[in-house]
Amino acid sequence: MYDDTIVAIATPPGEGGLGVVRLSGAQAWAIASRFFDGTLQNGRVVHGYVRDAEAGVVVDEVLVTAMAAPRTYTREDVVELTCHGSPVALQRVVALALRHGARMANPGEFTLRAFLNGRIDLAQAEAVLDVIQAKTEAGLRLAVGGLRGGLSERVSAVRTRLLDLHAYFTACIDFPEDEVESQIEIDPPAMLAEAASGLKRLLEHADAGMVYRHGVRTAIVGRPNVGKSSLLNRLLGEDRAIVTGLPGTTRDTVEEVANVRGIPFHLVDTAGMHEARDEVEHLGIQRSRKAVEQADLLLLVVDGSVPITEADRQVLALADGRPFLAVANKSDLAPAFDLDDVPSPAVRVSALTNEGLDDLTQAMAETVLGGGVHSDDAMLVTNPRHKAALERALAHVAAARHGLEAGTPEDLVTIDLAASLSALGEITGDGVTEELLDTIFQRFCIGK
Ligand SMILES: Nc1nc2c(ncn2[C@@H]2O[C@H](COP(=O)(O)OP(=O)(O)OP(=O)(O)O)[C@@H](O)[C@H]2O)c(=O)[nH]1
Ligand SMILES: [Mg+2]
Repeated sequence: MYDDTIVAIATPPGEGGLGVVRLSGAQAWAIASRFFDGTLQNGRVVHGYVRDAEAGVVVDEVLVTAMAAPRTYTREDVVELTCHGSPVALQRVVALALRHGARMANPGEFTLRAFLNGRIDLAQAEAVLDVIQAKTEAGLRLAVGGLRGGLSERVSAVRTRLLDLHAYFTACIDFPEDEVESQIEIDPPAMLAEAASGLKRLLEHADAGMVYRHGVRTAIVGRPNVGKSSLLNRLLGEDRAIVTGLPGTTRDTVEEVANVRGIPFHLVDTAGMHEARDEVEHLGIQRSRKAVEQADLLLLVVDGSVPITEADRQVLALADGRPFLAVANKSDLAPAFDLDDVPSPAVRVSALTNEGLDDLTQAMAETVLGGGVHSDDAMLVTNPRHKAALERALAHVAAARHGLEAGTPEDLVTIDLAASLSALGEITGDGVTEELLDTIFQRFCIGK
């Protein structure tokens, strides 16, 4: 498919114990041999030196692993040079590879080649990125499931069924006079019902899967001094934001990711909502409002030890139909109101003593997962693009079912089947457009 050889640094930027330069392509071995003084052997690690002959210097002492196609990451010839983790040395090794005929890899191009050369399907290629970017162990487990082909397997099962049906209908259209014989038992209504339930099962857990994969943007809002920053620090397990007894301590938003029950919550601590006294506060409160707008979940914090004020009411009204949790803080002090007096769901906590923190994290997880049990093998969809494609596929399957029931001609039902198949193809990568591949792989880093 490709006739050029690509090169990139595969390890993160900066200094490290080791750094890896990777080459892939038909010329990978030949190019590496031009500046590495050892003899490459398939599947062996060889010790030697990288030499810049033109400059007459030794660049680094390295270990080189050469792997022959097709049993490699990309299914092409691959060479990995494990150098010292010096950005300067790594750059020079890349420069040598470029000088000797390699081309700089585009973001995600190694994985793109693995896909285009048929080693993995598109959903697995995207799972590579999920693995790299996983924020919690739960997220990592789901991503590795995707890498192993969990989603691909289920989607392919549905696809096969629809393909069989599509072939059968097409044959019926082409040979209307004949009795169409099929190798497999064809029961169109049953096959469509099965396809629909397969897709529904995947979609049922998609939102939970995406929560684990992408996290939840959570704004912590309330009037000054109710303990928003204290709560942020508690959820993070570290003193990230400044806490004082003075109202108006937090003047800018403070953002940090907290691992709460395996879910990455992108917490945004905000400036207390009140009448601004100066320009800085005014801007800070504007940012608070923006954080509220952008949040998937709102933690509406009130001080549980004093009666609810008008300012609290305004804060509690911010949810306006969106997912929220009312948090009555300072439960170490005598309560000044009943929890029933604030909108539900509500929890009582003390950011000072940690009391009720378990209830809070439990409620946060429940609110974003929407109840229900989501096992790892059920949460196969973690990507909004996949979810959208499955929804489209399901809609066309439903249309095909209605069509069959209503006695619609077969050629029209086939149109829905084809549309459904193409939506599923966007997940597995069967018949995807170059444009879609570009948008997907642009999100990768170079070297992956
Ligand atoms: N007793 C008690 N005091 C608390 C609790 N949580 C916070 N405080 C105190 O309340 C005061 C304000 O806490 P912050 O966390 O700075 O409050 P904030 O909502 O971030 O305030 P602003 O940034 O000014 O909007 C500090 O003196 C905290 O020590 C709690 O659970 N119990
Ligand atoms: Mg604060």
